[in-house]
Amino acid sequence: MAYYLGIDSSTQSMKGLVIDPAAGVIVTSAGVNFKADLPQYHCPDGVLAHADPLVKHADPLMWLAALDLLLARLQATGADLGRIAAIGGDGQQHGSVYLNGRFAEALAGLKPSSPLADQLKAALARPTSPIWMDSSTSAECRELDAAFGARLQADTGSPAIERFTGPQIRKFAKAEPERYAQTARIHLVSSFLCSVLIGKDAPVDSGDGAGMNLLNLRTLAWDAAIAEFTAPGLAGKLPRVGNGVAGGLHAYFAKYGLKAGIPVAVWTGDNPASLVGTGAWGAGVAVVSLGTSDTFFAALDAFRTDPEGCGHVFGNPAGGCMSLACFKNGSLARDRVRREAGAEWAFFDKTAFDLTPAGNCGQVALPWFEAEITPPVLKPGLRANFDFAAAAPEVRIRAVVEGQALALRSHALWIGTFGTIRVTGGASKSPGIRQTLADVFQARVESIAVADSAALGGAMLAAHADGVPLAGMTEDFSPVTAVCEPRPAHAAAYDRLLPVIRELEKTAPVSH
Ligand code: XUL
Repeated sequence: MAYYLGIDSSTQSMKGLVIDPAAGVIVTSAGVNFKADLPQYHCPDGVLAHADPLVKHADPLMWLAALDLLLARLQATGADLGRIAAIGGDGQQHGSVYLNGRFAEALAGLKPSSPLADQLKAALARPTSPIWMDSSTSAECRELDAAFGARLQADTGSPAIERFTGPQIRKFAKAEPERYAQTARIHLVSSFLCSVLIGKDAPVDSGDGAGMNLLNLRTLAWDAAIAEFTAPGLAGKLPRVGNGVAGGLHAYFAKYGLKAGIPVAVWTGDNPASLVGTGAWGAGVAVVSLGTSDTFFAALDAFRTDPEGCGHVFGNPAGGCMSLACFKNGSLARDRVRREAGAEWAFFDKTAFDLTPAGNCGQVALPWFEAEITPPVLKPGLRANFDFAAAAPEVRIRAVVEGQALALRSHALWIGTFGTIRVTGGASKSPGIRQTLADVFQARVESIAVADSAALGGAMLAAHADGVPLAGMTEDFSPVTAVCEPRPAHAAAYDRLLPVIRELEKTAPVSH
């Protein structure tokens, strides 16, 4: 029967997953880690080094090299890629790729004899791509606020946000007008890679497009006035908005055993793809994704915006809208605290969890080693309401894990309260972290079988575009494999800490 391939181009890696929906099995998977596999692009954590800590760019050629390597690795698993009937995928959100007038021709003429990165290098109008971790566009955000006020959030789902693509484009057009003038097309990471697969410009979907401060969610079209204010002539440089099938696979990819011409579904953002992959695309279940960024998201029953302006509304690839709260200091920050405490995660799961009481005697910390985005705080550095450096490793680790969980709960209140939360992403493997989330949210925390829910969501969207219903795939591929029940005895301790975490957010860093 038919197979479907999903590709997830995330911050630190690219992953591919092949599913067989008729048999209900995952056929094969492969991954490319930017640090280990592509060190020549100098983006070990997915970003290029920069003197300004607020500037975070990546090399878009690295994503092309990763695509070639990923497909070669999938082929090397021995799976029959010729049975793949459609491809879907997703990209880290907000990142943008700037292409010149040669892009269309270079795409159409891709030759299997040389790598994608070599063939598309000359089509870049800008050598680097700002990504979601960038916080350097505050001036542009304030300009957008002044021009559009509350309409920006009411119509695009978010107020002006530093990492969103519109403010990033405005900064580029102001700082480098010549390069901006040479830019014929601006793609998101998702639509860029989808374009490469089909050999022509692919559309942007409403899931990823809503992360740009440019898409009017009421009309599902680019907002002409906001686009023109963002940068002159911008509407003409944006791909069209669309969903369903983007086009047929370019013959270049036949060298990996894939059939040329198979449908490629319009790609989406990693969070919308994860919403599908975790089976939370219908209302009622929320998802906490613990990756490079920590995110909280859920399908929305109706269009509703965050009164505090930190959270977002995106299109739901399964129809309607989804909500999202995103925290920049996720896994990298957690891991740094663990490393500096000289501990393994197993230590937190077994020892630290028993050594320290839930609520950590009121001691909490926020590991903002990078400028945070929820809430927007530009000065990086760890915040703590106790002497963090002098505390025992188990106290430090619990303070950070609980601090992050409390921040997630506090900033997701506008989305609703949920009795069930699904967890995904690397850190969701830790039973200690899962129990902490269950106790902090006082919700049942469910793990699902597939850790890479974004790639799975991409594969499911490919199958969906080929006529396979999403519901059956959710039952087969997203079954619940473990449950952490909340312990009511700890509810009061965490309720007391909610205002404490809000106060901590306002304090100055205690270390960097
Ligand atoms: C969402 C966000 C991140 C990226 C990378 O708004 O900025 O979650 O999508 O995962």
